[in-house]
Amino acid sequence: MGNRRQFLQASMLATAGAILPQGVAAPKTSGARVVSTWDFGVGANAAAWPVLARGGSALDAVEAGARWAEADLCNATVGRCGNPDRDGVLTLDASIMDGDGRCGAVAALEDIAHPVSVARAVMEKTPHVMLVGQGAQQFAVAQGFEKTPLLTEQARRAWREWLKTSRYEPQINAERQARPGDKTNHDTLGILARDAQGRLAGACTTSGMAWKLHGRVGDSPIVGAGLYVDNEVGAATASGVGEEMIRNAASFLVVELMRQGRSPMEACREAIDRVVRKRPEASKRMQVCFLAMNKDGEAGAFALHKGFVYAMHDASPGPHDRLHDAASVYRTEQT
Ligand code: SD4
Repeated sequence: MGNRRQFLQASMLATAGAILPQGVAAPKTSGARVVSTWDFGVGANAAAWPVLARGGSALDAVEAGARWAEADLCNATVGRCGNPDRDGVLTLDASIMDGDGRCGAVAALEDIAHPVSVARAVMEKTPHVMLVGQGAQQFAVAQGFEKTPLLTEQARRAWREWLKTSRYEPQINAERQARPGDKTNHDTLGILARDAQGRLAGACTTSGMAWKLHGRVGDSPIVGAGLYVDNEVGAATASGVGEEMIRNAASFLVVELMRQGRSPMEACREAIDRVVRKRPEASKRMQVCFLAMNKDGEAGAFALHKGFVYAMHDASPGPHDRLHDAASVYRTEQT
């Protein structure tokens, strides 16, 4: 057999995840994949992929993707450009988890640019899972994170505008002017990765619902609500009105449904059905979205309302900026 044919056979086997002939190394990217919520997921995936492509861990990849969203992108729902709470204070929530059940989270963190990395430090350097508020900030500073005012002039202006009515309407996602998922409007970043060793990890980062009560914590930093990962089964993350994810332990639910044999898409759909069953009337007016990936790297998503998209990046030849539309219960656009 010629060298070229041997090589082609080896790479086909590697792609299929089969055992390679002795002496043939699997490509570093074999089976690696990353998926992220919303259209800015394309950028997050692009930041995460080089980690996976050089054979790095899923955990490092999701942290890199989340950091990109926290820093490099100015949007009203994640990181340094997020909208504040009703008192004009920007508070950030984030979590990170690997498939062995190691996890860390921060909630209501102020003036630290990379909550996801603080969450990772909580996971790796403390006996705890979650730190909140002042304590989280104190810990971050002790770990060498810089304390810096984050609220932008644009966010301050939006808050002043909001003060004129002071109405909190999570049911229509009042922080948004445009429909979810379009270019002018982004949401929480949830990112899930599988590395070439088959290990899974996920991260979730957000400034939460704009104009929330000071001290409100959403689903994103709560393991099992906004994020859950289990190497035996798969991973799930969420975006939308976080109270619904907490009420339903929703990301955990999605993973457990996959454990029972559902595909990622079916699991997300059943979790959305659960949200609707609990609060049928409210479900007509709020957005809830799930994104899941099973241990083989198959991804799926489902939302309450039309407009949820996710991005995927793997070793297949591009383009990787094509967005995948999630199916939804209601076909209405949110306004
Ligand atoms: C939260 N799930 O804090 C987050 C925010 C979000 O649409 O996704 N907003 O509830």
